[in-house]
Amino acid sequence: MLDMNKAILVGVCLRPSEYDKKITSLDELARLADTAGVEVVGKFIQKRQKPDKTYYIGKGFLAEAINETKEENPGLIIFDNELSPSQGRNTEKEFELDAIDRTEVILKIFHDHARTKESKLQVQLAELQYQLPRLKRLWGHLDKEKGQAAGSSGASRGMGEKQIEIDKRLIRREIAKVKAELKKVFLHKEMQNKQRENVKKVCLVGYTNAGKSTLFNRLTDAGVMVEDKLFATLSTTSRKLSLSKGRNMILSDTVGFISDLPHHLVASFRATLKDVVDADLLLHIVDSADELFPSYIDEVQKVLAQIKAENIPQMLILNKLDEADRTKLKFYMKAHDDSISISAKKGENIEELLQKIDAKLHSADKYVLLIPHTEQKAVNLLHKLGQIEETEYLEEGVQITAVINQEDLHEFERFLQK
Ligand SMILES: Nc1nc2c(ncn2[C@@H]2O[C@H](COP(=O)(O)OP(=O)(O)OP(=O)(O)O)[C@@H](O)[C@H]2O)c(=O)[nH]1
Ligand SMILES: [Mg+2]
Repeated sequence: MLDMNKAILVGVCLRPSEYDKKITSLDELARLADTAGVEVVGKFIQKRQKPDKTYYIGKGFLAEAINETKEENPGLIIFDNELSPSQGRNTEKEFELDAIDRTEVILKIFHDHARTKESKLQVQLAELQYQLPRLKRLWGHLDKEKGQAAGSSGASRGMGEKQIEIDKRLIRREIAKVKAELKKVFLHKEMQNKQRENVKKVCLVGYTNAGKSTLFNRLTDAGVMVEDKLFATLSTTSRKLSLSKGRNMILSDTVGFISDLPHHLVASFRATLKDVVDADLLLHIVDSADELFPSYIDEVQKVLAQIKAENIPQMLILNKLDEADRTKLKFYMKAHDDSISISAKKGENIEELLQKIDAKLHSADKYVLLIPHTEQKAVNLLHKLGQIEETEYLEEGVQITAVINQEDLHEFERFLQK
């Protein structure tokens, strides 16, 4: 009897130089499988120049991998890449095991962890979008049983294909419904944001399991769930927090990122990720106890670029200092100005962190600007955003000495006097 709770993991290494990366990626897939409740009984990487068209991985290699683990009777093969619908189908037909890919494992975890209405809707949307091109795999057997040729139209069409048409229509209708619901969530957030316009918005971002929720709980009394699990958090929680001199900020904790996040999943989570996109400052939390942390930083930057949040000011927070290699950490921090190391769990360096956030949000300096007479708009804006100390009318324009906040400086960059 095949055991559907046991899996073998397979991946392809296309460049010899990327072999180590592939091993790490498969280890991560094993953690994902574990979080999804599946036991991993074998991991296999095939070196080849390009993916196999039919199975993604060589047929012989797959057969060998299955043979090696046959005593455990795994019922699942999990591919560490996105599998095309036909590759999944072919593998299942040839080896009589269920074939799934990395995306499906992530979707399963998201499904199990979704608690709020917002995250449930978003997971539903992602699942529907994933299913749509894969219906053939579910209904293909109907055509096979009837022995009919697929691809023709009208009366001679296979049963399976008709069923696919009906299901596609149903799924599309469902997608439209969920999207409309999510639009409401999105608009509600937009309204809330407008009301909070003059309070600074700060959002925690980072790789999954980096310690975002732990830090959030330490800074607020929100009591967000913390777990040594991937994707423990799937929706956003926000709290008001006071900084020095009666200043406030709104801090948000949100969903974590992972390498190779499927595009449609990111798109489905638009409502939750809105809190990231709208932030004035991102606190990028890193698990610095993981020796591969620099590569996770890169992965997070990639997702931030994907959602167009790459230009929001960032502070790098190297968490889990209590378990990190401090020498390596120091070395890294020297090269990265805006970084700080903390332990959210043990409460190390938290005061310093808050001071740094405050300074970053509200830092201001004095500048001398020369604004041409034709740029009255910029003068008006400066009066609105900065504190004017001195104004002098010159032939080339108005020379103004003003105190300007760091985050507004980009508006006036071109008028700055050396
Ligand atoms: N040693 C140590 N462990 C920490 C620290 N901060 C968080 N952790 C642990 O890291 C694990 C993940 O913490 P979370 O706060 O849930 O991480 P997250 O970034 O919110 O994760 P997701 O919501 O799953 O993306 C938990 O087991 C925490 O106890 C720290 O400073 N030191
Ligand atoms: Mg969390």
